[in-house]
Amino acid sequence: MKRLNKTAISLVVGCMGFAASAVWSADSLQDVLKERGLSQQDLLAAAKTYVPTGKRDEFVAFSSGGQSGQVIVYAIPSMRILKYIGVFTPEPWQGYGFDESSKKVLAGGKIDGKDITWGDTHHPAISETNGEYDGQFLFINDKANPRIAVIDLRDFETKQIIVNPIFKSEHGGTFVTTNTEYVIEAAQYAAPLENKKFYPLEEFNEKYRGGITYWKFDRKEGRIDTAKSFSLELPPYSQDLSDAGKGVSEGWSFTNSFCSERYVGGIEKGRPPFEAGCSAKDTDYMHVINWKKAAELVAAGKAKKINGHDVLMMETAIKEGVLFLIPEPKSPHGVDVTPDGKNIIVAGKLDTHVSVYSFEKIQAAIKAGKFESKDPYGIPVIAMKDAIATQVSLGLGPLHTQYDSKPCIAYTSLYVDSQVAKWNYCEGKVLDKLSVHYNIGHLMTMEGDSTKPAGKYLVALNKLAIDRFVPVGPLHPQNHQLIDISGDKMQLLYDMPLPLGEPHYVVAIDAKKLKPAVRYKVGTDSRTDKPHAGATKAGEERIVKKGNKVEVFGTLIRSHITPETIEVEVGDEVTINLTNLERAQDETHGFTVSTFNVHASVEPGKTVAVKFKADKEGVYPYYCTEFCSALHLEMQGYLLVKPKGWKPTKTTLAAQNYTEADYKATLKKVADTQVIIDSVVAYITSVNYKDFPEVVAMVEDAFDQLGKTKDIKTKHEAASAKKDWENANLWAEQVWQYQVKTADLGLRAKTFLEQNGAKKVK
Ligand code: K7E
Ligand code: CUA
Repeated sequence: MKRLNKTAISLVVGCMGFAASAVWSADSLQDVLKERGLSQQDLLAAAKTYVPTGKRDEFVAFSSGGQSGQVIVYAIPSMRILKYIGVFTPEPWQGYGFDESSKKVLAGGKIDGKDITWGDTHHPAISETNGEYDGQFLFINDKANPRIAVIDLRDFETKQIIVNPIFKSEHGGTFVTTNTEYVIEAAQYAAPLENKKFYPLEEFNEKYRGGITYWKFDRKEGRIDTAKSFSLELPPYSQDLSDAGKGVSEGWSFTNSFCSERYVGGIEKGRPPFEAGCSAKDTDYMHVINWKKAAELVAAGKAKKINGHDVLMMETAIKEGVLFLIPEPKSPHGVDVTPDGKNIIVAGKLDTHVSVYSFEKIQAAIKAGKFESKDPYGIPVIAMKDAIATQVSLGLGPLHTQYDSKPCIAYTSLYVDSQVAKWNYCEGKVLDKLSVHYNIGHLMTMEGDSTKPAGKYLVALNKLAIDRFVPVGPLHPQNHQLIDISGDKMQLLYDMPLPLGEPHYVVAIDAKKLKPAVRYKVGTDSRTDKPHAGATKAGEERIVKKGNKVEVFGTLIRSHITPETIEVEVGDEVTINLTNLERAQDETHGFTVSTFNVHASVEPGKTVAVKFKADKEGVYPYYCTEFCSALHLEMQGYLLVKPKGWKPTKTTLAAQNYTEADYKATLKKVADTQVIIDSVVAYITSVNYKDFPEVVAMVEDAFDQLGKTKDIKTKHEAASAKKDWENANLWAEQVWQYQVKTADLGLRAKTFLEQNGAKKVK
């Protein structure tokens, strides 16, 4: 950097921002502890979560974004937020809902032809292979508007949203089977399964139904195959959470319920309220389902079509022996299968106990035909005593359970007590309790619902933050608390405020299992994973007009949008396709046209289309919305919407009156910058840069940029020969633009090499 002159420094790095590091003069650790009132314990907690610059976290968490309809991605143990993924709702930064392809994904979530612009997301699930997280896909549900979304973890983009064809709400999703054959989604509030069919509440027991949908996942396509998916009709008990069997219980799934009283409220008619009627009985039911056999029955044509969807009716399920019930303590909440699949742990919510059910005992009862009764719909009921291994009293309001890497160790959230209980489910013993702040819902250990939990950390998802953070009005952020579970005693490490919706559940995966892409194959439509019809190569940019339809095939590369002007007539329908030609990592360009409510995020290689009706005459600047380079602000153009039949009165642009001296000054600037480039190139080629693929990509890109100067040099020299100083100067300036980009990349490559221990060659 020594050889950079002042102009070049300010131009090359000018807009990238210099972070003056606030160095704490000469404070010792002791001084800092004293000054900030920190204890040794605080210091230890800080050291356990701190991830220094340049280092990466060990786990990546995918959190439900609650009512925002999004997914929040954060890292553990630093708790740094990495991304918000637009799922059920538009997300402007990513252009999600503002470009054509992502609008189509969102349109998959329309219900009865209407856009639903929010989502009540609850449970994310990572795809599994042999019961272990494989890091390929993420699924999440929307409780209010029964929908499921598929997110591809190659690019962290939502690819598909589907609407449940028979439910009006759902909660027990998403949970995947051991090899992600199916994504499970259970209903919540019973309603008639037929669409838009009215039945009075007096016919609740006969006409209202619950159910479970098994969405078939096509891993090769990376999409849910709705035609091969099916549901089970269930009684109108409010089905709640679900979990898929694994290991010995593979092929089965478990869904609990509340309000098996089938109470319908009606306080305005003088009846006791919902919550009284829905928790009157001592027990509710866990549904035990042989989904593998159910799938075979559906394949054999034993399902009934409801709203065009295969539904295995209760009558058939009972007759064929794929559906059973077991009582569980009243109004239970979580149902969590142990890593070995041998036990199913159900939390009491209104009962201090967690109940550990034994899959072996359940199977023995089924085989022996040993049932204590039938429910009103004829479903065989296995006696609780014939299915329970043990019950353990943990505290008030047990909700959800997750597992440790150590055998038999589980953690259960206690909502009312605001505590996490660590306990041993084999021995039925409480081992430790830790207070959290406050009213914990779900909790999550690393890969803690897979067959191979990774232990180490636990995150408590607290409903109330109350006194933890600087107040920001009556609505507080949620509080995700990071807890160290590596020792015998749990240790609270960190409080993270989450300001996006009420995130119900989080899943966390070993960061090494994620293999996200750096760029797309040039011309890819990221929402379909297929080549985009509007993909355009460099030099093939064009504007095609057909009647009142104008289609632009454009490209983006630092710091240029091709084309620079788009002329249309008022009333034209305009589609602008843009391909990002960059190969450099993280060189995303954004695109918008003033006041037409379109936005695209165009990552390297991606093609995106935005579409609008030019329904108002006028002049509308368009520009790149991502600060992509020193000349980002100049990455601009004009959409000119002309009145019908408009004729120009003036045909030349205003001249700038550049002189020979201007041209010479520009040439000098070009020569100076070349010196910098040469020095950077000399450094890069003096080290083993070829061992760093990231650098090789940057170097290729840099030479690409520089290669473009040859033609342009010819142009400024030709103009100068004709003493056309305006064109000579401006074309020389253009040479310099490419040089700046080259230098920018070169310096980035140099910094990378210096920081990553490049070695001198020869
Ligand atoms: Cu307990 Cu929707 Cu999983 Cu909320 S649910 S907490
Ligand atoms: Cu491209 Cu700013």
